Amino acid sequence: MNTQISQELFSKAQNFIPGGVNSPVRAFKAVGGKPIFIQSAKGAYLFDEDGNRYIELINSWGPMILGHAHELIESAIWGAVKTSPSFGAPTRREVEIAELICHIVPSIEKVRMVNSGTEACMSAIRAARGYTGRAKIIKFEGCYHGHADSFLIAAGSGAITMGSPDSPGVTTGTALDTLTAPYNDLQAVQNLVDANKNQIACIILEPVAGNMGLVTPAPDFLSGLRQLCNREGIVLIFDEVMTGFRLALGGVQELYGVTPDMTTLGKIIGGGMPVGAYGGKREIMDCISPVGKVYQAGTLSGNPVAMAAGLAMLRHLQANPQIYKQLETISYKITQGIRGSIEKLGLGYTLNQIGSMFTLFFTNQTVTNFESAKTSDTALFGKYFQAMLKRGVYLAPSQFESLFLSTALSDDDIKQIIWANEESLKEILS
Ligand code: KE4
Repeated sequence: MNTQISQELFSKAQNFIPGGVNSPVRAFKAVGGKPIFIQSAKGAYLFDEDGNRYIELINSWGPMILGHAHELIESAIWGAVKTSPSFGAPTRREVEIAELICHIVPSIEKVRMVNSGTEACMSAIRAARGYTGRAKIIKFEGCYHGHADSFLIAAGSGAITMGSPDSPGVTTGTALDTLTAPYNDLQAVQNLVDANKNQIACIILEPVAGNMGLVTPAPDFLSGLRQLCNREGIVLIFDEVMTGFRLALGGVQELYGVTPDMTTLGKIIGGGMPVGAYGGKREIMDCISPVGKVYQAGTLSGNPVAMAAGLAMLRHLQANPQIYKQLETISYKITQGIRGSIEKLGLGYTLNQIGSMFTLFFTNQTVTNFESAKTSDTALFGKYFQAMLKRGVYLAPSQFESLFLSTALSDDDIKQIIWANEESLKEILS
């Protein structure tokens, strides 16, 4: 596969951009080789600078649930861009998308738009701290809530991929206010709460975790956290940046029937444009400036182009609930095909899947938290990644990420993915 132009671009990029990329996981450090540079995308396909086509299983890390360059989203963006991309003043679309999110996600009584998932999560914990007057937060090992200082402790996603779950540059003072527990370990959370009585402002988690690879909550884990937070006056924050509008229209909280006090959103709600949002109970959100004293702001928050793209996306998902069944069917076909090959080749690898998200872990252990995820053979995953890429299938370049499917995948694409998987497994194990 010729990747000459990508390689030239990558070597030039490294002169001007740290690591040649604007987000670390894109550098392919965890899987070897050099990153490919994407020139365009349409539907289920990516096209790189050298003209190679790939079936896309990341979809910009979640946003492209309808596939790339969907005409509905594109026309909404063009329509908004024509009347100036930004005013820095209130607009009709911001009211419409806020009303729509509050309608679709009942636990969100008020919502504030921001420009990334990181901004959403950092603002949510600031609101929780302002509302409770408490300083400490609890997060889970392997969960990723963006790159704000408070979250770069035992962080997942790119942080673990780069081998820096605890990042330099985060002060001891900040780190002291972030307590961590193993995912799915309710007793560990109770122990932290007992040892830090009345000091914990919030518990933030991915209610279905995608940033250590895909890990689903154990039965009663989410409801157990809910009850604990009720008892202790702790704000329960569901980080649904990945799962919101993906695993169900109303996200994991709809799927599992557990209601958080706050929710953070991103990715799909921007339809590919930079958007994040945080929202929740009225009495918490009314602590936020200008109505309350907790300050949070943003020049491009709620900008017309991003709101137009997000509105088009959310309205389409709301009007076409069958999309979730379609994604479930696509995901079932792909994962059953992969499972069939694993069985045929006598491999005991673990595949975790829920809705249109899944991860193939190169370990025989069941994967229920960060520790078990880390038993995966990441070197072997790297070889698998490259073997799949060579066969025209574009995966997340890290064992510790989830894949995200789109409705644009055809039966032929599914057949190619299953074929590529079996051939790649045979190749790396030969
Ligand atoms: P952003 O700041 O990257 O928009 O969102 C941060 C974030 C917050 N919460 C969850 C659950 C997330 O998954 C993310 C970001 N996801 C990663 C993918 N694992 C983004 C990819 C990247 O870092 O380049």
